[in-house]
Order: sequence, then structure tokens, then C-alpha cells
Amino acid sequence: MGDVRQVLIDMLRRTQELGLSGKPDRTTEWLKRIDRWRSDYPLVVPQYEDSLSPQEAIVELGRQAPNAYYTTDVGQHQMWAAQFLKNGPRRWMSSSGLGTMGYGMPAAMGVKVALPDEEAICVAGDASILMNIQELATLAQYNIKIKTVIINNGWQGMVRQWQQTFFGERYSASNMEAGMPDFVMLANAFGVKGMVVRSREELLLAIAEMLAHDGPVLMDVHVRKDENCYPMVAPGKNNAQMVGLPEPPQSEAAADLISCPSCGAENQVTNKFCPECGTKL
Ligand SMILES: Cc1ncc(C[n+]2csc(CCOP(=O)(O)OP(=O)(O)O)c2C)c(N)n1
Ligand SMILES: [Mg+2]
Repeated sequence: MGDVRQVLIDMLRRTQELGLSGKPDRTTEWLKRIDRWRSDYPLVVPQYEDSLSPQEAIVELGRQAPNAYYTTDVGQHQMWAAQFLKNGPRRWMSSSGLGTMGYGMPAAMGVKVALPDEEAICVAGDASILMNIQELATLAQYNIKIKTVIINNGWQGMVRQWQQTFFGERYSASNMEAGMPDFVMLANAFGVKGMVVRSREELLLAIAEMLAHDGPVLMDVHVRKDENCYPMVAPGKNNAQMVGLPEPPQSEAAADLISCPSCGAENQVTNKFCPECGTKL
């Protein structure tokens, strides 16, 4: 224990004395494992004939604004933003597990004020956005040129998914359709440009128009209402027990089975944890 400055100086000198390289190769194995998971469990972007999927809306946004700073609200759209936006490190701002609905738009405003030459985009939920909707006035007042894209599924989608999956489809207080404001009119009422997208055909041009607009924009993207977000971890379960993963391809090595010492379930030798009970294998 000691003064952190002195301790760090001593540690650096000691590493040099021991001839340790400044960059020990401690991540290669881990990164390889992540790459294997990526190829075993690819993320799927569903396309439906009659509606736009939330995933494709987010993918298209990321395609047209790959270097933007993204913020999110909380819910399914937050998970999809995490899964499908590949905009690099330190450019994805979210309340993550703290789950602060309404975080996204003010966070994007903060980014834009700090970095006026950068694109700041909030991926919002139709319920979350209402938590701080009054900030449209601040956008208009200071002409803060952020773009807010509402992934509008007409539900508190994350809550609906839980009620569907774990509560016998007893939906309570999660449908947002009655009382849903007209977001274009709402934005206009504050003096902010509002846009609406209802189909795949409109999406590409609408995003381009939004990005080209020299001012704040609120864009309401209507997506499929009952899309679920996977993988998910059920209450009381652990990450090894998550549901909704596609079946991984069966490699030859994976054909060998071992029994879980705790619950006896058959496991592929490549499993690190038993998917039945979560025991470390
Ligand atoms: C302030 C606050 N209240 C309640 C919750 C619990 N909660 C988590 S997600 C969610 C619904 C979010 O709905 P929406 O913004 O439409 O996102 P979607 O899941 O539909 O993408 C709720 C109520 C929360 N995280 N924060
Ligand atoms: Mg929603």
C-alpha cells in the first residue's frame, strides 16, 4: 500500500528490471474464444414482409452513421443497439444495467455540447423517451443538433417480453398504444423537426434526410410490435443458462459428452458451465 503515484513508478521500474514486456499477451486466448462464440451464435436480423424489424432499423442507422456517438434509453431497443451498432470504443453511452429510462436524449445532448462537430444519436424507446420529453425544449432553445430515433414498437417491449415469457402472457400496464402521442406533432410543437417512418421502403431515405438536417430531429420509426430480444437470462438463472441462443454447429470434439458433477446432465466437453444448473465444469 502507498501513494499511487509512487507505487506505479516503482511497479514500472520493477517490470523493466525483470525484463517483462510492457504488453503481456493475456488476451489472445480470450479474444479467440469470443470469436468462436461470434461464429457459433451469429446475431440475426429478421426481415418480415409486412413490417420493419427493430433490428434492421438499427442496422441501417449504424450503416449510415458508423462513426456517430450513440446513446440509448432502456429496454429491447437498448439491447439491439448494443448488439448491432459497431461504432467503436468510447462511442456508445448507455445506462446499461442501471436501467435509467430517459437517459438517452439528455446524454446525447451532453455529447453534442462537448463535441459539436461529432454526430450524436439517441436510440430511444417509445416509452423511455417520454421520461425526458421536455428536453425537446432545450434542443430548440439552444439548437443542439442531436438526432433521436425512437424504435417505436407500441409497447414497453422489455416488460411485454417478460410478461409473455414468465407471467403466462398476462400483460399489465405494458401496452403504450392508447395514449401514444403523435411524435411528429409533439416535436413540431416544441419547434423541432419531426419525422415518421413506417416501412422499409421509407427507412433509407428518411435516415439520410435526418442526418443531413442541420438541426435537431426526432424520428419516430414504427417497427414490428411483438419482436423479442435474445438471448435473455431468466430470473434466478445465470449467464450459462440464457435462453434463445441458436443451436451451435456440432463440431467433432463437441460430440463427446461429459456428465455434470452436480446435476448429472449430459454436457458437451467444450461447455465451460452446465446449461442445466450453471455449475462450472
Ligand atoms: C425510470 C424507469 N422506470 C422503469 C424501468 C423498468 N423498465 C425497464 S425497460 C422498460 C420498458 C421500456 O420500454 P421502451 O422504452 O418502449 O423500450 P422497448 O423495450 O420497447 O424497446 C421498463 C418500464 C426502468 N428501467 N426505468
Ligand atoms: Mg417500446
